[in-house]
Amino acid sequence: MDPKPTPQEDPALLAAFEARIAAGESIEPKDWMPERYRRQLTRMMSQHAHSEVVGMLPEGNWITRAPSLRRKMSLIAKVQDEAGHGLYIYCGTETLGVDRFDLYRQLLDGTAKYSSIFNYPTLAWADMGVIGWLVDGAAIVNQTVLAKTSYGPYARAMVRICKEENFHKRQGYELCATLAAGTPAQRAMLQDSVNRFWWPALMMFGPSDTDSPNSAELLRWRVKRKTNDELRQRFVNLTVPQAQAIGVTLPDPDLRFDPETKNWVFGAIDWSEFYEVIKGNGPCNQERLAARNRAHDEGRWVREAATAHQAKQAARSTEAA
Ligand code: FAQ
Repeated sequence: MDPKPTPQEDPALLAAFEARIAAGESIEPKDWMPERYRRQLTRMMSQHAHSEVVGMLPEGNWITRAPSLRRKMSLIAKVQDEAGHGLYIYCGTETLGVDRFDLYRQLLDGTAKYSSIFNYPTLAWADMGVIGWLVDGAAIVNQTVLAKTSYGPYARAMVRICKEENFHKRQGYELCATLAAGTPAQRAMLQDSVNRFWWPALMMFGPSDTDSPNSAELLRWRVKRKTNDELRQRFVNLTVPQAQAIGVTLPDPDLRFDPETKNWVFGAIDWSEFYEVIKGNGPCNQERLAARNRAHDEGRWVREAATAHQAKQAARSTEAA
């Protein structure tokens, strides 16, 4: 967490802020907010932006190998959308008074977190469908609720992003449905992909409520509107019928419907795997960071050229004035 001590807040300002939150008001960039609220949002939004940017890598890996022009076009468009979401959320973090390059540097030097899911490899074409279906599907469940978060710029970003994520999910599910209705080899490829991505997708929602250090504060300030476990359960309830509809088995022998709660009860999540991945020891953590650093280094000339161009334009307009 943030190493800097949190300053003592003015109790009257804090009480007024909490009353606004309780009344369901939206907090805007120029409004007073406790330093801790600002830091929590910066942490969460920057991790989210980094996830979008790193999230381009597993799918980008398959653009040259898409099996048809149509599939290639939609995959390129999806990856491009993810870049856009990243930029959009970095813009949102800047409304909190931080510089996006400082945040991006934390990603490059490995001190910032990004979603655990993007540290798993994409081994087969079916992974492109399964990422759309399960990973975007999980992201939508989380982000639909974040669209009602108390911080205005983040909430508005989520409304827009969710629209695109919905489209991503649909194209992913359509790809899965096509493979499910295909040859035995295609069906086997799909099933193998679901077996690999199911549990990591459940981990996207974060640790169980009892082990989530940030949840209580974020819920109190209505940054989060539902707990990690509530959202995970909603995702499972939505996804099980979708798997059944295309004849895919979810890799959980304990999965069963509870008629009383109307929930699909699922088996135990391997939290040791989750913590290893977020500590940097997942299957692809090093590869992902190396790829982002390489892209940053190779893009240096573009940044330098843009800065030189900007300086030249500024000099011209000073001359003309
Ligand atoms: N991966 O106390 P909590 C996408 C960390 S969507 C890595 O429960 P919190 C779209 C957490 O940061 C994916 N780290 O934390 C796409 C904290 O560490 P810290 C991104 C995780 O914040 C689709 C610690 O564990 N979406 O990319 C994860 O209350 C397809 C304790 O956890 C968002 O970021 C994890 N899965 O709840 C792109 C949504 N879970 O910072 C391409 C916004 C937890 O104290 C292709 N974020 N941690 O050192 C959130 O909703 C929340 O931050 C949670 C975590 C729910 C992720």
